[in-house]
Amino acid sequence: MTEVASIGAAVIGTGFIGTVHVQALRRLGVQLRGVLGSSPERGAERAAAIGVPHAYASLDDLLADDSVDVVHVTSPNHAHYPQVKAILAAGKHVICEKPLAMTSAQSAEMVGIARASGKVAAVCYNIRFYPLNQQARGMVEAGEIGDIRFVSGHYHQDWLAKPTDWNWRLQSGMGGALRSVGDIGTHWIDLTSFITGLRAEAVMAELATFLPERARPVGPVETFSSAAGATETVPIDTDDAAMILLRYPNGARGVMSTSQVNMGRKNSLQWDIAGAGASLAWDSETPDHLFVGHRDRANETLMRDFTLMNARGVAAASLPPGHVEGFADSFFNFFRAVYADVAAGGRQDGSTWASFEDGHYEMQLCDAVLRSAREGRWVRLDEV
Ligand code: SOE
Repeated sequence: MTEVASIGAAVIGTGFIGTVHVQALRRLGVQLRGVLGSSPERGAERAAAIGVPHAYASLDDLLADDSVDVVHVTSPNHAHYPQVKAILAAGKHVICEKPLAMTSAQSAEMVGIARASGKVAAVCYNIRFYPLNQQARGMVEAGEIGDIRFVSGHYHQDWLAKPTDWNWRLQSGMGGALRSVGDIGTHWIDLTSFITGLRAEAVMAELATFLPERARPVGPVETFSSAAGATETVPIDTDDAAMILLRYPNGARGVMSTSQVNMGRKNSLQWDIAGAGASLAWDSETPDHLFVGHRDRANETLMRDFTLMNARGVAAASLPPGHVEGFADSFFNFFRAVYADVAAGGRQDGSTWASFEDGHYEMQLCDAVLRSAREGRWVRLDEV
């Protein structure tokens, strides 16, 4: 068994999320070999800014580095499919940002290639790795809330609420036909599927684009930041918000919304899962508290604490109780689990990180949402 500290890693993408990956890898103690930027100049500039020793000139340059075992893909969505295929063909493990691909046809192919490669292939559904989400999964598995009846919630943000807000995700050619659904809705769907163990079999969706035109800066813009300078007006064909109804095979039902235009909601993911015996709820903005709802006794709030959690919750936690684990910790906890499997030679029984199969399910769900919104009807996932 390899030591995690001897595993070599490289990160494609040097923006907001690429930097989060770099920082989590440093904390994990793997050998961070270098980054690949959107151009050699940008890569070199960002590597210097975040203290990474090397910037690769191209993907071929990165893949030729035999000291790199694992490649993280944090580039815009349209690049995932070709980059992941090249990484697996080069015999390296891959951790790809969500959504896995632009369409379910692409993700289906990626699942086949990943399986044939025998490499670890993970999708960055990091929110599973807030410890109390693992705890919730453990509670559902143990039958503590009974049969699941109703799953509800939202993922809302405000960073694209103004016509002057700009990011590559707004353009369908870069991010995919679905934006709020693909970018953040798939986090919610993945998380609730993980916790409940249920995958939706049909969806009914409506999409909304409140800002059909936006001012695009002529220069580059970082995610969650704004740019000054000259702009041009461009039409927008991706969803600012979405409303989705879900049907699960056991008879359970779900309802959720996504929005990137809800002012004041910075990064608010909430889920509420009602079982026949109890319910659970969690809010990403108070991530160390889990609501446990009862009918015949007082409700509880479980504060994250090693001594009070089940095995799944404990395995994902890093810090002592009261030392709140947040967004960056979820990446650390997630990478720790994936790299342990890389060190062990492959995905281990009981691993809970999202696989390419999970990423493909998300793409099927996105394709079904798109068709449902276009045709105004319920769409089964097996239709797409
Ligand atoms: C932007 O909406 C974004 O960075 C997403 O792309 C991430 O997946 C989410 O974790 C935070 O918001």
